Amino acid sequence: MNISTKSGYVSIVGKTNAGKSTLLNNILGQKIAITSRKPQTTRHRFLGIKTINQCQIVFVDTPGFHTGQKRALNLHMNKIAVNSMKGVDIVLYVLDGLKWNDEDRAKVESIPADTIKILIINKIDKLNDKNMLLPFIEELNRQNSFDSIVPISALKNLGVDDLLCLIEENLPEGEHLYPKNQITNISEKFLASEIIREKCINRIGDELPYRISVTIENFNELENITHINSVIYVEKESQKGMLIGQSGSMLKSIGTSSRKELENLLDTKVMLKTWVKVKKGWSDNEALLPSLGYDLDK
Ligand SMILES: Nc1nc2c(ncn2[C@@H]2O[C@H](COP(=O)(O)OP(=O)(O)OP(=O)(O)O)[C@@H](O)[C@H]2O)c(=O)[nH]1
Ligand SMILES: [Mg+2]
Repeated sequence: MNISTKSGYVSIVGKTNAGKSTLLNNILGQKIAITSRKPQTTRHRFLGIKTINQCQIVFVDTPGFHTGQKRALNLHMNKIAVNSMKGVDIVLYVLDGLKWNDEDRAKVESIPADTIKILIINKIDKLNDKNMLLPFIEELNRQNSFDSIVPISALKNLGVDDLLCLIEENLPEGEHLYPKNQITNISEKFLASEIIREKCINRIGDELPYRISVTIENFNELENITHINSVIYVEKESQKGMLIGQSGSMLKSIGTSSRKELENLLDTKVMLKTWVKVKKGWSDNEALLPSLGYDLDK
């Protein structure tokens, strides 16, 4: 019997901090994207692949839209997000609760007409007044042309299964694009750099996360242990001091918690060495971005 297969690309876009990466991790049942309560966490576009029987959904996680910052890195991140809405089968436009404004409307209007548009109202677990939800959905339906509007909580796993069914229904017929066991296109080396960046973001003040970039200089898998050497780049000497902390305490804490998560993830012992270096003004220097892993062609 010839059972037809379905497959397609589904971009997860929206303002920064809406919960896009949390949603992707929840759907995959595995952490491939770092998340944080601070905005602008995701800086790259990458894939999370979910194969359910005959259906293969290729999700695209993207940096969140943000305005007011004009550094080269911010411009690059916004460009990735805009481009990620093109050439896909479905766009999931994710909102942080009931926060919707003209910027969102403009972004949604720029999605190509032949793309299925699903609006996701995320974080419904923390809505103060649940009675606001229905009128909000009705109003958005009146003003826009969404194919569907779906309230969910990515964190508490509410409504996510229904969302997956809806995506499956809307996916075109087609051959699977990736092997059925593949869940992402990112390397363990890249994920290691992201995990270290996440541990930095969680431990430092509100400004420093945007001045940090992590690279992996060596990733050597031996039989019983993986050796990883990483460099955390900052923009100024004073930031280097903050990241290292008193008697190295901050860097030690970042290193220990990164190592533990990496050991879990890679299922092996990890020897992690971390250095902090200054690359003056890297986040606003287009020429330096590629050397830190930002692919400006995207
Ligand atoms: N209460 C609640 N918090 C959520 C939910 N989904 C995500 N969050 C939180 O929202 C914050 C941002 O989540 P992320 O997944 O990093 O958001 P993002 O849209 O990927 O952010 P960027 O990568 O910066 O664009 C984190 O603190 C998450 O734990 C949800 O359904 N409910
Ligand atoms: Mg994200």
